Amino acid sequence: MSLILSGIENTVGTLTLNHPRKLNALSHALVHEFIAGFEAMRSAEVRVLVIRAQPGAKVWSAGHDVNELPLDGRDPLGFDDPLRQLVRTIENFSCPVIAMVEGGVWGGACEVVLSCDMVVAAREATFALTPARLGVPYNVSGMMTFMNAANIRIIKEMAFTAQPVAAERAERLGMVNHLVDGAELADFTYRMAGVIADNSPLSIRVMKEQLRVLAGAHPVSPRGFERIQGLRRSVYDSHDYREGINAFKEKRPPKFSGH
Ligand code: LCV
Repeated sequence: MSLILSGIENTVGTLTLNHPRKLNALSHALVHEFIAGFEAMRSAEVRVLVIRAQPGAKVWSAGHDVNELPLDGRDPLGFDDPLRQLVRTIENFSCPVIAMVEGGVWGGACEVVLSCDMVVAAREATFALTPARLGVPYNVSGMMTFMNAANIRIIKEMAFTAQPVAAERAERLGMVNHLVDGAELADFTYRMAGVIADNSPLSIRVMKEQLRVLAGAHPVSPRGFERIQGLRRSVYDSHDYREGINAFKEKRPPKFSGH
């Protein structure tokens, strides 16, 4: 069974998350197929790409597959890890990527959605940043994705509480481009995609890349970066990191000690 379904209609491509049994968790296997889908869409020279879950999904994606988070002292969100590769694939993709969202979006899947160029969400959709709930030290470029998506105070609230934010609030905050009724979601999204697809793909490609470069232009000194990496290592080497993941697997609330 394909974990990602793909289709193209009038230069608009669609990649559909198709692993409902695992709540579309971003496992290595699913991400591998997702990235292959992007490459196929690039070869087909689509002008807009929509990523979505199956119609009516209660969970758009449960985020990183927790069972694949390393417990051997390795950085769980290293540069070459699947989630990081997927986010870069979206950011570097040659045409606009629209996230069409229904259901809950969790953890790393929030970064996948927010790294897209636009987000169209159904009213009942929710977005939750979950590192604090699992004890995970999120990575620097991931935090920049979030910082580019909303005011830093909103990101701090979402990151520190790990509570889901309703799509209506996310739209008020500018994290979501459009909020539509679930029944209208696909029509609205593909109507917007069609308008974009009729415009100049070359001009749009340049503007997308300009905005990526400008949005990422945050000077971080080598010493500052190394200090953050050292802090992150102390977290993924900690008892609390292992406790957060084990508690999830054992289906019990975590007991964080601060060590
Ligand atoms: C593996 C899962 C998952 C899952 N992985 O159904 O951003 S960071 O730093 O945190 C990053 C590292 C990250 O993305 O971490 C993952 C963040 N994700 C979450 O915290 C969401 C965890 N999942 C949930 O809260 C619930 O599963 C939701 C609310 C998504 C759905 O709840 P529901 O009651 O409908 P279950 O919880 O019963 O889940 C069904 C099965 O999917 C597994 C879960 O363990 C369960 O497995 P079993 O059937 O074996 O019991 N599952 C859910 N999420 N991210 N496995």
